[in-house]
Amino acid sequence: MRALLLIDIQNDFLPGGALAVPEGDAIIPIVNRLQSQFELVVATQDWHPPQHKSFASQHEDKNVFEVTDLNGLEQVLWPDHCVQGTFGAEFSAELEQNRIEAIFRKGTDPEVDSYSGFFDNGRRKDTGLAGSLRAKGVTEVYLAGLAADFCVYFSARDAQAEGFKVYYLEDAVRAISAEGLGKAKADLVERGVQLIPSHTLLLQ
Ligand code: VGL
Ligand code: ZN
Repeated sequence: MRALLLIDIQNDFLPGGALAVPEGDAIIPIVNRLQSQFELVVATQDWHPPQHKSFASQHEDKNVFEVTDLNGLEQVLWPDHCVQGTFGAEFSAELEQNRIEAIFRKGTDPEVDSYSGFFDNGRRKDTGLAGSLRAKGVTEVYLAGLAADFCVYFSARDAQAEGFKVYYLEDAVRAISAEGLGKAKADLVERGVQLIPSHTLLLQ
């Protein structure tokens, strides 16, 4: 069985948001059209406490987008984003949500960031996503969402490592940086993830 995994389609990652992904809104009509092709649709939601240590604001003398060390892990310092309970953390109002069966929240521990929908960046805590997909009989995972070079990328890697057949929907993702996207895609191809345009699904 196939599942569509919608990664972090939240206001803060859309134009006007705190960590806006260029053209992030362009994926929403595509994702809305795709949902009916799947028996299961699940979503992830970046969900940080206000003092999350991935925020540059929590470090003295550090700038946004600077790279630092956070509890032994390399950490990009982000603008405050997706703070629990704020408008920025909400899914886009344009996103069709009625078919989303489950939402997996991540980034709740202030001491560790969590790009993947499956595990935190230190791979210490499991969100339960892999187990939930397996319990429902899912064997193939299709990924769409934001950002292509961070949360979609790391979710695709983990899905592949968890033994699913993984498809990264190239036109249903947008990246923070073009350079990061190139590296992310090359790495995914090397790991056996399939990069496909979403229209191949609409023709089936
Ligand atoms: C993300 C940076 C920080 C993402 C989340 O959803 O790609 N990126 N938090
Ligand atoms: Zn985040």
